[in-house]
Amino acid sequence: MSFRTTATDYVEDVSPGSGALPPRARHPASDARTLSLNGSWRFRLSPTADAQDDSFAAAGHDTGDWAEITVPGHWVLQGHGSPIYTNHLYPFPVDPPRVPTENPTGDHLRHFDLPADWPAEGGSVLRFDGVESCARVWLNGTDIGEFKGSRLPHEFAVGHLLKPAGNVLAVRVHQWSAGSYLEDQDQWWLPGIFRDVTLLHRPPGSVLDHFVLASYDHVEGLGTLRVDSDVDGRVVVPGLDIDVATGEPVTVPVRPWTAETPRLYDGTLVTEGERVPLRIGFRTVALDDGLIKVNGRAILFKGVNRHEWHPERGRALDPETMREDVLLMKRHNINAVRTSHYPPHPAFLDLCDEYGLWVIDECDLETHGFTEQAWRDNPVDDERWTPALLDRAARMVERDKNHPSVVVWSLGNEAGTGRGLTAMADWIRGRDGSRLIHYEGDPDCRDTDIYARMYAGHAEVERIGRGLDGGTHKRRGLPFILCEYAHAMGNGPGGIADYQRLFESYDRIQGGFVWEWIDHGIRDERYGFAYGGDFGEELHDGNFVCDGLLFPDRTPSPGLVEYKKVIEPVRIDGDGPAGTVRVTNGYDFADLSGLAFEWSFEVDGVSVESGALSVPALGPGDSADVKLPAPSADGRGAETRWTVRAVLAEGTAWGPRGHVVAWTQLPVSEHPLPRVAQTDGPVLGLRDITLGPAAFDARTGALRTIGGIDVTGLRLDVWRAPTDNDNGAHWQPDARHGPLWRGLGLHRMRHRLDAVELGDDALTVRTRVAPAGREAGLRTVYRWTSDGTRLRLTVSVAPEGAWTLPLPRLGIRLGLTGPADRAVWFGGGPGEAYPDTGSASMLGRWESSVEDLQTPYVRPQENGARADVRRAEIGGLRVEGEPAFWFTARRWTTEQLDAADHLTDLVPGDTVWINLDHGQQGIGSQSCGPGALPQYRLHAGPAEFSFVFSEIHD
Ligand code: IPT
Repeated sequence: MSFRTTATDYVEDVSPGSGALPPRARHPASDARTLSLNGSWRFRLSPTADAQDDSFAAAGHDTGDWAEITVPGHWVLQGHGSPIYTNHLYPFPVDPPRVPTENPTGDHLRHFDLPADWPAEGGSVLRFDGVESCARVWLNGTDIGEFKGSRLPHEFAVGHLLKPAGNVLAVRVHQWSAGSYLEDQDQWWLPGIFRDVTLLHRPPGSVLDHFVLASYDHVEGLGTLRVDSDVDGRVVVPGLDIDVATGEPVTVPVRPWTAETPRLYDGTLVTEGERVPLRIGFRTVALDDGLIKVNGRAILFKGVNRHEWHPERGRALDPETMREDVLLMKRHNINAVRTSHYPPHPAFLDLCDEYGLWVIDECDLETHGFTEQAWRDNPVDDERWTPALLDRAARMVERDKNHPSVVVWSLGNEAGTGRGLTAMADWIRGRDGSRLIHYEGDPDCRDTDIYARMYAGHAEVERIGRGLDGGTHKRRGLPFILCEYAHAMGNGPGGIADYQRLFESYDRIQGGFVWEWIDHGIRDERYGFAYGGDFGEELHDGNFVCDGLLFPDRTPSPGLVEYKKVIEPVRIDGDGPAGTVRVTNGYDFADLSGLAFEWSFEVDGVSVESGALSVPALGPGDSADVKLPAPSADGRGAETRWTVRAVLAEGTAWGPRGHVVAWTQLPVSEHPLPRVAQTDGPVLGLRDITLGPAAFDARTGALRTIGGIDVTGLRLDVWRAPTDNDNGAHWQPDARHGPLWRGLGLHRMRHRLDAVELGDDALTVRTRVAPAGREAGLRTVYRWTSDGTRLRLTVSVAPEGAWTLPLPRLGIRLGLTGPADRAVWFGGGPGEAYPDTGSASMLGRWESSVEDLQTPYVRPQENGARADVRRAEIGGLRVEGEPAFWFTARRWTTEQLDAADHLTDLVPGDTVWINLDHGQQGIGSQSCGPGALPQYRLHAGPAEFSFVFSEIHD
């Protein structure tokens, strides 16, 4: 006999579910009662969908041995099972809509009483804001339905089932379902009830669905408001003297909503049974002249892709974390968010309305794994799945339609092409003509209003900007955005300033969205932050899940600091020696009245004078020339420069007064190069060679001490611990330098000593540096001279043999074995910078502990170099460069850094290892995009560079 239980057939059913109410607008708290069912629930995990019958849903079920779980939450982050990370591979056999028998299933139970004053009349609705991936719900033993669509709301009418006390809410959640095929986003698979569960009282005559249509006529300065409501009522907006019936348009003078000027008017929708607060932003989004325009003006997206992430709670975000995201974005000049790749918690959109961010709201749809089978059986091209796709589109649009911040609907991500997508686009257009439609996977733009691409290189973006990219007739007439670019994995992304220049040069290019906002590292005792593979997954994509501008704990990475600088909304240029500044307002809507300007005059990196600079309240796009004062310090013989900053004139909702929005530095006089007279000559002793303050090994010419400072291992260094961008993604068409460098053996260079020569005024050490098995090598000569107190090293490098690759770095390394906890330097800072990530590196006098010089990339890799360093002091040693150099100091070697997989693998040693680099290879973003542009590559060519060392006596 063979049989299969049918009780769980809904799990593998392509339908979106049954029993739920039609989708409707989500509104902030009305005056109707609500009861949050968040909190501690009872929990039982089963290995399969049908391991347990449904008797647990009945009152009185013995839950004695059940665990406790926090809702909202994911059970795999609360000690039951473990997370799985894959980028696009389905972590189960692809046989849609079937899922594995091993289907972790979490039974959740919550007992609750109604508050004593819960009104008897009216109905009640039970709302789930997000459950991954499929849930079946019982209230007081009655099966009320099942649903899929993890990041979408589902409501059930439950009034008839409620009791004043002793209610039992039972939710069975299956990790895998047919819906999983539609949710193949590049992120952790995290089952659970991960968003709020709420009981809503629905008084008689309360609001059902309502649609706030608030447009803005930029020619007349008039806003038109109409609130459609399923239940008739009145619309009251006291600030605009509006009191009209629902469905009735009214036109009044208003101030418009934009991301830069997020003016919201508070109103109320009043029906017989309920008062629903409205937050109304008047704005009109249009495709006009081939451009995305808001209120008549083309906008430029300076965006990020935001996944919901918290290192302990996964996608169960609390309100503070959401606000922190928005504040961090605003403070870093970001003006747009693509909600990759699903509608966010609705409270996030409230914050976008309030603080001002353009939003591309993306549907919870991705079928990326079908790419492995040439998109065969892709659900989006199979009409059996179309109802599920339409359900997802409707649940997004209906929930979020009243948010002024949402200016574009996105059909989803990486789902190939197909009829289902067209059906979604048609439905959305029919329901809401007031926004544009985006979908990147449709190269011909059949269903979309925007030509969108991801990771296109600079040259191609430029071709698109010039309109030379061809494509269908329709596409040629559309604006262009990079919905993903600048892959922020590990050190990087490099080249964003070069992108921004293109965005600002071509009208058709309306900006981009960096991939992505935050590293999805999971806090973990063993690893610091865990990534793919750390939970023993049989398929995984490693640290590709850590590719954000924020570290998992929301500390901004250097990439975010760079992005902030690159997209600053005010351009400040000028002529330092002439003391003139040109200020250009780069906002699309705001004038500069909210900003104050400050100058400071710096001598050798130290501000000696500062003051306010008066700049007119320029309108968008306007420029003005202003004169700097005559500095009273002359700074003769030193390096001098102006730093000009635009700061918030007053505190705003997102930033304190004085918060720096934009800045520039204008050099006045150049850095004087260090001079060292060659007065001393090397003296050969028994074991040592002495030269000025230094002693060398007589046999090897190796530097041992400079005055009282012990130095070890000084030699040429070309290796860096490859970054994620050096390593590149395996599918990249272009050469990936990380693996090639390792293949050549640059991580195991041998140093052959050819000669130690004592001249009259110099000690010369001749070497050849090369890897085993290869003819290519670097003839390297160290020439030491001294004036008695200072020691100068000139390194000359001449490549021999065939060098077809750029070098990772070119410089020297040395170890300090004495105490060296802090570094002070005059050069770029405060953070790290590489050739194509250095926009935010500000010249100044900086100080840091060695520990804080490290950038904690979740997977350890090259980091922490400070650029343009003229002078650095550490462990009693002063180093001056000719020319300026890159300075790096760490308590482990490059080889240890290279060998580490997690931050916890890095154990500080007693020696501080210092790299003084003449050159560094650019970073690029080849972990999922183009490599370093040619101008940022470090070619292996003849080079010469010098350092002057001296002991600091103070
Ligand atoms: C692109 C995805 O859209 C995004 O979700 C993420 O996976 C990103 O890449 C890489 O981190 S898909 C692209 C690699 C084909």
